[in-house]
Amino acid sequence: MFEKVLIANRGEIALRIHRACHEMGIRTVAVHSTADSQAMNVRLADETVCIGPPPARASYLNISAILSAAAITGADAIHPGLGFLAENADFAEAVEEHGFTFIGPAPEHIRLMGDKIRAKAEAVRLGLTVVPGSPEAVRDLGDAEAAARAIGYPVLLKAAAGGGGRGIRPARDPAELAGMLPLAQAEARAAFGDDAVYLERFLDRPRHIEVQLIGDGRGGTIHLGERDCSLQRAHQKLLEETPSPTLDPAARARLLELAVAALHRLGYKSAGTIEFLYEDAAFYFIEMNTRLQVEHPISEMISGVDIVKEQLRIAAGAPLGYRQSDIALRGHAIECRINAEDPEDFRPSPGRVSEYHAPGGPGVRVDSALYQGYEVPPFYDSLIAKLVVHGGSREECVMRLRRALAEYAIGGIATTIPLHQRLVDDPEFRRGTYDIHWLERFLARRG
Ligand code: MV4
Repeated sequence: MFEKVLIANRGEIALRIHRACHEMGIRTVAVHSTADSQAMNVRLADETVCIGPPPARASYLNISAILSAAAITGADAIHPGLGFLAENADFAEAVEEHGFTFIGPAPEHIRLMGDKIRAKAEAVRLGLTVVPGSPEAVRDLGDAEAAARAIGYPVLLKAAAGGGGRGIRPARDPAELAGMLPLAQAEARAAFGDDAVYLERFLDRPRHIEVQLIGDGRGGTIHLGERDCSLQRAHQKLLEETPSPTLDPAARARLLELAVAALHRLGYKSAGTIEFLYEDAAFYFIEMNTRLQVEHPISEMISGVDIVKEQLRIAAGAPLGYRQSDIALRGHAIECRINAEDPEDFRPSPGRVSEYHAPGGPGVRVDSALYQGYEVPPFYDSLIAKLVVHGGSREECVMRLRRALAEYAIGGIATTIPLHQRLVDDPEFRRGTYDIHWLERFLARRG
């Protein structure tokens, strides 16, 4: 096993990885920007290296600074966390070329799944159904119109190098398509340095359901159930739950079996997630995420598997510590993402945390790097805490979540806790009947 791991990330996820390392007797190196020198993950790390000024370009995305920090501290391996460099295949390669272990999948798999057109072709090869669409990038309007006619309107234009909702645009008819195509291509070029866009049939009211998977690259493959991530606003997830309240046991079994078989055939190593849209009892592959995800704790809560420890073990060359038959998925888990934002208009609310009291008690887990007196910097993502709750049933889980939200006290900054309180009291949320558009309507009701 590794003796020292460098954690190339910040905030709650850096702390999460630090915790797994320390429970395994692994020392940690925190790299941080000048804005994060007082962060909890930095305070708890065994060694720290300041890698640059606040802008991520100059610090958390600064590959040479991170590799230098690994060299001077004598780290064995680098965990990229999520966001930043986690799905950068060039970074994964550079880490290995410099003699460190990359704690994550093979660079070829990161690269393959980063190209959303190649990823869909691969998904078909792996036995998954994809949303009907153009099999390749559409180069010009002639291409796009022919593809849209074959697929049927409405269609979505998506950036091949995009993902997670960035760079998608709808077109309801040929006129809209003609207007959208150049915009989508220009946007894709500006955002990703690649103007390749492809077309998909625009599904009307799907749910977003993803499967948590782990492979060891040597034949061991498990799933930890699915997660329903349909409650999103502007492609930011607010609340995730497992199991999905919409799936019956037969549909769930079919989904999980398909996803595990696909990962197995891919020969994938490390934790990964396959995302599906679910509509009219069909699952359509849309993307695969080759990283640890923000919402991984709910899968840990129902399975008892520590996903980060498995990533560490597998990267060190060990086989998976579990067979599927060792894992029982128990009860229900929900995660609320708590952001330093105004709960009405979502404006960021950085600043000093004047008061901090986290909830506890049975079935409650808080992943957060906050503490009283901490200054939330204005430079990064506004996620400051994940409240994760487990119960024997969805009903118990929701009641536990209500009482945990009521216990949570964060002073000095605005947070989205009041929004979550409103959400968990909503009758439709209670019934679990929402699709991906439901949250926007919920927010408009009182917004
Ligand atoms: C779609 C779709 C409808 N049809 N693709 C947005 C995030 C990205 N991962 C995929 N997204 C979507 N792709 C087809 N063919 C609708 C969305 C979508 C969405 C997906 C999941 C959760 C929230 C969403 C909100 C708007 C659109």
